[in-house]
Amino acid sequence: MLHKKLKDFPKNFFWGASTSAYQVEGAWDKDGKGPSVIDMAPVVPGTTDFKVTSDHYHHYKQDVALFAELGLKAYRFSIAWTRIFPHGTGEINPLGVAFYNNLINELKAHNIEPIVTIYHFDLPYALQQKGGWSNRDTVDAFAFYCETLFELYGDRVKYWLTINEQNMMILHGDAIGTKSTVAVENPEKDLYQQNHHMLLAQAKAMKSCHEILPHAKIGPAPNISAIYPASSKPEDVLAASNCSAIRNWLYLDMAVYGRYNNIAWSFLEERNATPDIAEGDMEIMASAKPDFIAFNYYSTMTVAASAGDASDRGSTGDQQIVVGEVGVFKGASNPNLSKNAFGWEIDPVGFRNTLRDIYERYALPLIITENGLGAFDKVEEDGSINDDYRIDFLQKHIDQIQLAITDGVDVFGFCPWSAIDLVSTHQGCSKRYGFIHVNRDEFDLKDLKRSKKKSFFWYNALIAKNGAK
Ligand code: BGP
Repeated sequence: MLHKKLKDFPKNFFWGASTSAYQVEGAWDKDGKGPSVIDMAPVVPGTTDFKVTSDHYHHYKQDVALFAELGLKAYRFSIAWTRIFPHGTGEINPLGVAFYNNLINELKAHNIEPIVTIYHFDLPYALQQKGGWSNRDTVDAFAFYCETLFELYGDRVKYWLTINEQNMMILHGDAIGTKSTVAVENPEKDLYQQNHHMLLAQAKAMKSCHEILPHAKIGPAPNISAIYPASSKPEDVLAASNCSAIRNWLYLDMAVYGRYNNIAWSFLEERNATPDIAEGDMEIMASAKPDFIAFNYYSTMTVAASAGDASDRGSTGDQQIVVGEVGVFKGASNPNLSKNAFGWEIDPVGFRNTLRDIYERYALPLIITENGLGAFDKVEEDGSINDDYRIDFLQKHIDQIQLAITDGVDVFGFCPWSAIDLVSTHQGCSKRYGFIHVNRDEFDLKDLKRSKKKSFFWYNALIAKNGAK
């Protein structure tokens, strides 16, 4: 629809920004924190590790003051499970608890709404050693961790996100460093057993949140991309529908309706990869309800009909680069879109498509918890950083949110990635996303000084006008 008149962004819209604990905090072994799977994973050659990152752990006051100056209404961050429970469960770590108390208090003091991701890729290594998500005990450990967070911070935190990008941990765990390395007889079945356990853990979290904090709101936070067929050939359209069912809807259908969709389930049956479902699991999932859907959007995906052989898989992928499924779909590139420096297609209109698709299917309020452009920023002689490409990317995506709102989609917030420079999941810290520059290089920590990029001033002005032009 070519709207003649656009609707305004809602009053009290959450103009925010995002980070995750392991990518921004550093202090990986400080004040009693235990190791996570990320801390123990091999570092991708040529990129930094996650030991110091942006050292937000020691700079949080300064960073929150900058977020306030930026004009943020909301800040989406994650809690490191291993700061609260260094071994995943058991003894609580008071210094870790104190860090998030301080951070949340600092945000509230600056009138910034905290939006908390409970688990963002950094499973406690102690749990991984006992089988991680393959082990059903991890569901109970997660449920207990969640209850602990609700009790500790629920008086100040109203918005909770269960698990960041569970779908990417399942589909691209090798790229983002979360994949279990334990040898198992049927790796695909094991993977979808892990998935089932995470879905169950999420359902338990949503239920206990509603019990313990009746006024709080909680939702899932997958990575969702509209999937395009490579052509109007019916076989390509079918492939796109397959891909969407497996990559997108499997996760949200479970979160919202508590059911495996038929296409995803038959895909699992074909591969002898259906999870073992214990008595009572489906009842728990069906009775747990999210209050909203949070999702991360970077790009759309394009797929073609399967060739029926190993060529379907293609080369290695990551969160936004399709790895095909033999016999189901194969990745294709979209000739209508340009790509960023890391091969991710740029598709603002696809953002509107994605917002509409999700709202059509679930009719729940939506918040975007990640969207942004990874780029090699250049610091000029005078210290300025002129990231016009980032401004252009974000403005085009914000325009599409407004169009989606005009289409009738209920959107209550936008938290681009990332509030401040941090370390990418698998491509180091030279791939920058922030509004705030952090002075360090891949292997030289320098002084970690914060400075404002051009996009900082642009976003500040946009927030002040509630997105109006
Ligand atoms: C998402 C993750 C984030 C973030 C972002 C950018 O998948 O939730 O943690 O890192 O992608 O990806 P990358 O760091 O790979 O550029």
